[in-house]
Amino acid sequence: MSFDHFDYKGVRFAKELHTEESVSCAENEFEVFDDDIYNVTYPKSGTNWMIEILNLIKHKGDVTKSDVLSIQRRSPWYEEATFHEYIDKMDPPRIITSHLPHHIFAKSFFKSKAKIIYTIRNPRDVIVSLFHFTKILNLFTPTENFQNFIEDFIQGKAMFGSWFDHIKGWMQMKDDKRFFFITYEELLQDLRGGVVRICKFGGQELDDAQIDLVVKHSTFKSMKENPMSNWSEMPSEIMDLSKGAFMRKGISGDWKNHFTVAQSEYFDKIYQEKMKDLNMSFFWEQSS
Ligand code: PPS
Repeated sequence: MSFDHFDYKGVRFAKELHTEESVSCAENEFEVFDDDIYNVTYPKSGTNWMIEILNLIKHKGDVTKSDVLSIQRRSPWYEEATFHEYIDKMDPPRIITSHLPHHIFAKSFFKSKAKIIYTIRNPRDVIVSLFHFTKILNLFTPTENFQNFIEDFIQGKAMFGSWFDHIKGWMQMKDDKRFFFITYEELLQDLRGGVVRICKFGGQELDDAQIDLVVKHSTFKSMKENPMSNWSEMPSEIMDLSKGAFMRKGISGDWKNHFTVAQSEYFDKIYQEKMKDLNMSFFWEQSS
């Protein structure tokens, strides 16, 4: 997985998007407000989907209010070097996105009452989604060698480091009242149920019709057709959508079309080893 990068506290960052200063500032200087909501994920785990859901909930399902800005401006990634361009324009409660691992997250968060929603996805599907993403996001040098790609992912050579460390780091907060986690697969199975749980966690009271609107506008089809959510506004020298879609397939289990049996068995072995101390069981562990 090739991209121009630097390492910060053992984690890999893309130079095109981050600087050591922007990451350090996100960790040490960023001021978290008590009413902030943080949408935290490992990349390709449903980040944009959660941005859409949270903004729709904030505006009680009114897409004309939630989607005034494109997705990357609505709930920007606060560790990125360009974040300062957006911060003053964010209306409270701010919905802020981050791929940061737990050990680099804003120190001020841990003294605040702000909330985190953490979305997790089957790592095999994360690999596949990322593999295709490297073909359209120009900061990557794309590769056709899927075996090497899996190996790099396992070794934490992807942006934001090791998936395993990310999950294990954040799961330290699983019993904290300010932390809510949900899987991409749960959202796929029951989007409405997920939205209701997220509203409950955030203390937002929406009636049934408003929840229906949140669901309607956050389906894969709606987001894929929505220019404010499908990244079509991005300049092609940054993201080349003629080479593939950002809203690619939006399904669970696409890894079965990419992994060989040997690759799947190999990944499984590593997964078991790396996740054995977590004492949690995820949906995909039964089905993969
Ligand atoms: S990023 O670049 O890290 O912010 O990407 P992220 O948003 O985390 O993940 C992109 C994948 O999420 C899929 N997606 C969705 N799936 C189902 N429903 C909805 N509404 C939805 N929105 C985004 C998107 O298609 C990417 O997955 P793949 O497997 O590549 O299709």
